[in-house]
Amino acid sequence: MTNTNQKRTLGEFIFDNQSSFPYSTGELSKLINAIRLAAKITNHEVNKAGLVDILGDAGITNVQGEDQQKLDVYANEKFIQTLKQRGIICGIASEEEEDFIAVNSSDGKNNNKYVVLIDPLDGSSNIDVNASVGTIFSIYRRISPLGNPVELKDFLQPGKDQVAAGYVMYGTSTMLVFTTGNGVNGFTLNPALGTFYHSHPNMQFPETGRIYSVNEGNYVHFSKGVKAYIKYCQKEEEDRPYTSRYIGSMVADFHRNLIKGGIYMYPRIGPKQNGKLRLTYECNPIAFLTEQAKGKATTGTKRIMDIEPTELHQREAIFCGSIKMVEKLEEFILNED
Ligand code: P6P
Repeated sequence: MTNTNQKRTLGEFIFDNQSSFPYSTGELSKLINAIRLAAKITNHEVNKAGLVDILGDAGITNVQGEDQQKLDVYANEKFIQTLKQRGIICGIASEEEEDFIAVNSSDGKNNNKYVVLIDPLDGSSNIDVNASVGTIFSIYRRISPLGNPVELKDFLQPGKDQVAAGYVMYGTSTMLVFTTGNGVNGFTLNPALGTFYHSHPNMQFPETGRIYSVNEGNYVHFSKGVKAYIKYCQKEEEDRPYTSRYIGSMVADFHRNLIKGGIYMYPRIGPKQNGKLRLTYECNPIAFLTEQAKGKATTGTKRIMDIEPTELHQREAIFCGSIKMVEKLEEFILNED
């Protein structure tokens, strides 16, 4: 077990890499420090959820019409609160908020440059069964003029324009994994010290893998190409059948596949729906991390990060992970009769 004292802390990493962040002058530090603080606060509550009456529904539903678990509400409030206080963002969008939240700078001049989009507690249906859950975040520079109020178009930029993205995973240990466009790095929280250590430098997807992650309960609704790929994964061949692993929490499934190799799939479910996951604060940040980790993230026919969003909460199909596995999936979709 490596002595955590030999590892750089998150603070040291940010300091050492500030110059590589294209929009420097300490803004990266403030952005990531806000995420770090909110992650620690949320982690504290998630870790004791079993003990304190914070489980179960808050008796309200979110904009998605889903029962809002109390921890969803808590995490949403904490991330919004800590992000607002740093004086560098002009707006926040969240899965738990119908519209974006404008953050006016203290001088009232709206000169703050960044917008943040978050899924404050993805996979929250796993909370009361003690499975891993996660926070996902995506950061852009505003495109509306400095000094003016933030606008919806600031939040509807294509994923390729993200300046940073990442997730916090509240699992057997708490990890912060993020990119600012220079690779992917993972930090593990030492709860005794409240310090994140650089435990996973330069994280990269293995080129291929043997794990496929999909809710096979939806099999009947998948397209012919997706069905054919799942049968390919299950076929008795020299390198198969693959292993099926699906936690029901994208951050947890993604993180395992990033380390071991694999593909995560949330396809369209029938001709009407675009899949379940939200493009702006789930698919895009995960796609940015995927590509920075030398993997591939697609709708099956299009690069996720090329999509021009039209709505804050729009859904999109997503297939992401080891590049060879995603390319094989795309082959089945391309050739479906
Ligand atoms: P299903 C959690 O609600 C989530 O958004 C992802 O984290 C997860 O991978 C997926 O939905 C699970 O959805 O329909 O398989 O239960």
